[in-house]
Amino acid sequence: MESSQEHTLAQTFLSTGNQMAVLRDSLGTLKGFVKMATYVQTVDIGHFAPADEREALTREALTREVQRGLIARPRSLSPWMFYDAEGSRLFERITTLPEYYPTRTERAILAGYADAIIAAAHGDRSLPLRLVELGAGTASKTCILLEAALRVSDDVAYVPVDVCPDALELACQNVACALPEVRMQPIVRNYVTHPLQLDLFDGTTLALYIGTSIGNFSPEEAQLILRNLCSQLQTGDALLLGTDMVKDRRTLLAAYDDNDGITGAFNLNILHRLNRELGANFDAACFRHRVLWNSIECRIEMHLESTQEQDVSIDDADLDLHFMPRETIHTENSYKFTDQGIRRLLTQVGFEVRGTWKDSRGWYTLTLACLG
Ligand code: AVJ
Repeated sequence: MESSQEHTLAQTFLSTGNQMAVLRDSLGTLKGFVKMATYVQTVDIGHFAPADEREALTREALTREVQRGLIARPRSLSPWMFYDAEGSRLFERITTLPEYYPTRTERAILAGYADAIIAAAHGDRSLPLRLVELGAGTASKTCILLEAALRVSDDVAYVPVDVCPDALELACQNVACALPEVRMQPIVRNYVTHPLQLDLFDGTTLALYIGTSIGNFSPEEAQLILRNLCSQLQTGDALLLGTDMVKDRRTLLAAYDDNDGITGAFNLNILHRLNRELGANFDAACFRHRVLWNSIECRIEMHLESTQEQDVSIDDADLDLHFMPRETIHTENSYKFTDQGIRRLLTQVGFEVRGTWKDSRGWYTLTLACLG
């Protein structure tokens, strides 16, 4: 698998004529992020921990999170735990499901307004432009914005940030292949547990927090994430925020409980991940995917419900758990927004709203905010 992946990588670069990557013969021996760093055009290796160090950090974060969340009542786990290689793959499938409207709705807004968004974000066209994307995943929609950026500037850099190295690797391949003139500086990072620190940049930075990732966080956590992002930006920089809007309950519930059971598999993958990475012995067949709309908190909630009384141990975290029938683990919140809610959140942390773009049904909003 490793070698076929590298074969694909080499092919990508041969076909795009990325000489730097083609000249390297070390692709086969380097692992994980360092491997990625060999084919991006400009990369500051100092930013990136080697794969084994990164894996140790991930294990540590996973251990801490299960020790917190599975002992607490009600039990909960943080949604960043979804995104191992398998979880990222399942999420990509979710984004193509008929019931899951957010991704295609956001893509349609971007396709219609990317030039307007870039024009509003990047006043001085003589300056270089840097797009920094939190939770980039495979960056499937970002190319639309990068293309628009390349129409106004010939100096465009892209900094995708994601917790999942496998997703990030795909992001780099996608962008390198479609837009070889974009300079890439990928960062593997859990921006929830380790706030982002950006290099100073001589030009305009447009931070992208799209895909309604912010919906995973409570209003307080969302404020914290945006405050940190704000502290990394300078006057003239901007933020593009993607948010899923409140709408009828049936549409919302269907988006998180699809007919093919892909969202269920995505939810249950957390248990498989704990079996794989922390020596747990969850029997995923004894847990069910549960979705509800919490109208008071304005959020979709996903839970894993134990179908019976059962014992589970997580060896590497020294945990022995006892589940009662119907007992749940709360695995995700997906907050839905209103216009006022978006504005309040952004102004609270020091941003000023400069523009908003929506689809015709008003199901999704992209908001451009600048440092006020
Ligand atoms: C990646 C957080 C935006 O909340 O819609 C999709 C994740 N969970 N289906 C969302 C998700 C279940 C998604 N975000």
